Amino acid sequence: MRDVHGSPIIREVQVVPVAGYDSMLMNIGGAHGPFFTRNILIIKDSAGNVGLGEAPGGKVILDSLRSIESFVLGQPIAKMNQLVSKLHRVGKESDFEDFGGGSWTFELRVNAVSALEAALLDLMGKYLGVPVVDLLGEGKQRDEVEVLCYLFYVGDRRKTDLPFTSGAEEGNHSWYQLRRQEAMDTPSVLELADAAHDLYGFKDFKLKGGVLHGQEEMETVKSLAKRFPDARITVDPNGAWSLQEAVDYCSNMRDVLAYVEDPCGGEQGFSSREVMAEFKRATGLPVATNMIATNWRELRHAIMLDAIDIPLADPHFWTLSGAVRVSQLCNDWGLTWGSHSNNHFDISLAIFSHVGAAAVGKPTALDTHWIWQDGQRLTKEPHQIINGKIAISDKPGLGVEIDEAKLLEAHELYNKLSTVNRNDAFAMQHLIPGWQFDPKRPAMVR
Ligand code: GKR
Ligand code: MG
Repeated sequence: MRDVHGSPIIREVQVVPVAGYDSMLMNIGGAHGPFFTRNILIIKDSAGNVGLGEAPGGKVILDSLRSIESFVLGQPIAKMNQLVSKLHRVGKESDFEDFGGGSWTFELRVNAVSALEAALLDLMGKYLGVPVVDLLGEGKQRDEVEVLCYLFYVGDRRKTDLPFTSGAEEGNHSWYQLRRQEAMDTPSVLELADAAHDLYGFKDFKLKGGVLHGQEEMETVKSLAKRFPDARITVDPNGAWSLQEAVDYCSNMRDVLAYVEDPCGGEQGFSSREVMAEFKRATGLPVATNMIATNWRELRHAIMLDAIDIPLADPHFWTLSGAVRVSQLCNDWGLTWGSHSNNHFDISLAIFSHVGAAAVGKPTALDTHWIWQDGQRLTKEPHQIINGKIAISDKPGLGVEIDEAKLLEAHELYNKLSTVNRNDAFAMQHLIPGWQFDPKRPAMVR
């Protein structure tokens, strides 16, 4: 059945909260727990097509996604932009209010907006017979999207009684076992890097910092640069360092670091954007962020202050079309586009890939946590990372098809969890009793 304009009608909306297994990944917020959660959106239309979206887990996003049904059922998919804007408008105020407390993970209502947009773009692409990348911005810019190797220090799961997976049955390559074992020093992070490089062929590397003393993290960064001399290397302590510390750690690293991500944040009454601008001037290093330019209003201030070079416009909180708009702006204004990520399944991997392929200019390699989840899938044939790149096929829509059995498995795992919101302090307290988050101190510096 079609509407008067000819496009199929939305017939069914399903929201499925799911969970997957994770490693004890360390960051300034603490340590990842044994499970991560996501919310999956499935929309079916009268043409028999299925549209998919994926958003971070947690109740705020789950409730927002559940509210979609009330206004999208019976609507033609051609009204895509109106439907997405409707959800966006409802969420705007509460997102702003949540923002201060939401810290850097951005599990906000806007994530539900992005999932809705992804699912509708998927349906529209299937209806028109074109991949989603062709419906974004200026259309397809490249056939393959470069992604980076996102490395973490990994806590020792055996020091906790939490049900972390041991990695024993996750795959034959050494990466699948190594990623679940402790890696709290430079040699073990290098081992992870070697294994990931061997399996996925990465060219570029990012180390999640904000865990050990900054100087120690810089030693890991230097060793990575030595091991992979042609790589673009970055470090991201999520604003853990003071301006002085950040300048001290980074000033003599211009041959080692291609750019630095959120090295410092607001201090002594100066805003994070002002402080980052000072860091940039003091070191001459390009700065990336997923913390201080996360929406249009922040981006304006960041650009006026010349505080950033690389906005990491994750489509999950910029929306897919918004992230591509950011790339157009970057291209016109001499900035570099990139994308942030959090733990995710393969529908998000497809979303990143299409947005990355539509981003104009010369993006920096995209972040993805996928390597920590690889092997757990919700779709029949997930996109793959080969030679550090993800190829975009010409399949209509997002180019992935839900695997009902895997979806059910991930939903059943979710149903077994006693808590479904991300809480890195909880796992961390199993390593350091009484541990509390401090935005100005690396997690292990207590
Ligand atoms: O997964 O621990 C993590 C990261 O720290 C993540 O939550 C951040 O949002 O990857 C992100 C980043 O680049 O800041
Ligand atoms: Mg970051």
